[in-house]
Amino acid sequence: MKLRHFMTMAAGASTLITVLAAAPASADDAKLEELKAQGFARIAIANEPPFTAVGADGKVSGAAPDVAREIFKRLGVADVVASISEYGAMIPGLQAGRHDAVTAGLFMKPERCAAVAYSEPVLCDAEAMLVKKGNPKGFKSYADVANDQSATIGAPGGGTEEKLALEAGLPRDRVIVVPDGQSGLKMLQDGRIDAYSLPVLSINDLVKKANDPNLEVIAPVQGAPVYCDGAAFKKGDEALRDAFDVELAKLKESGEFAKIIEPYGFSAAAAMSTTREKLCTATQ
Ligand code: 6CS
Repeated sequence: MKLRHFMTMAAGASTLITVLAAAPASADDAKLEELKAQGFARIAIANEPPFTAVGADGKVSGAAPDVAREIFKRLGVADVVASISEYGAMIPGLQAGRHDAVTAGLFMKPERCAAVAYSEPVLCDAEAMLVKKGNPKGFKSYADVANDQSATIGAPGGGTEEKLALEAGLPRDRVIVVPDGQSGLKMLQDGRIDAYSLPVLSINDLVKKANDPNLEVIAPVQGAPVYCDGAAFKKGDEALRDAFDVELAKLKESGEFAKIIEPYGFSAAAAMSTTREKLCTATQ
């Protein structure tokens, strides 16, 4: 929207000149105008179904990119172009201008809320652990893994599960950074880690595709909160974030939000039952 200013200038003693000037796009609108002209928004994803996925044909899907694509389209940005990133690199990449938004299931937590401009909530999920059938070490929580001095757990680098495991008391050398779901699955199957932790829907997707009877899912991980993500924007791009939120609210209101995310297993009600404000100030 272009703000127009009527500037009234007195010119000379008697002449009043009214100049209609189309104000340049304010700094706030500039980013959205840039993306509209660019024809796409560059989004960071992790390729962790059902949050985000890249098919063999390169097609980007998953609940987060599908919501983002629909909203950007409504904002006049024709498409999204995704690049795969480790969770721990997403915020630095956004801050460095490599991405226009992170739409990857990057859970809202106070320290992240301080670093980026989150939209309102989109995808919520609890945490899970993948273990060998029968759960031989009896894990129910990250503390259980910490208390077993020989146990190791795999988790995404810079991800929430890595942080939860470290906060539960596991030493750094027993928290193994795993680049992606397939690697985590293989490491568990090969006995190189005793547990692999991702959100529940991500672990369930892995198990469904693995078709391996020797696996068991521990969900939810006791003591771990339910998290929700939002689309993350660079600090300074709050006007773009606000425009995104306006369209997100319309999607939620119309029922189209549920139609996009619920086939992936996510709950629209869960996202609509909370707010960025609550999630960014949560103590855990
Ligand atoms: O936000 C995070 O850190 C976590 N989010 C997802 C969707 N998967 C793992 C990651 O650690």
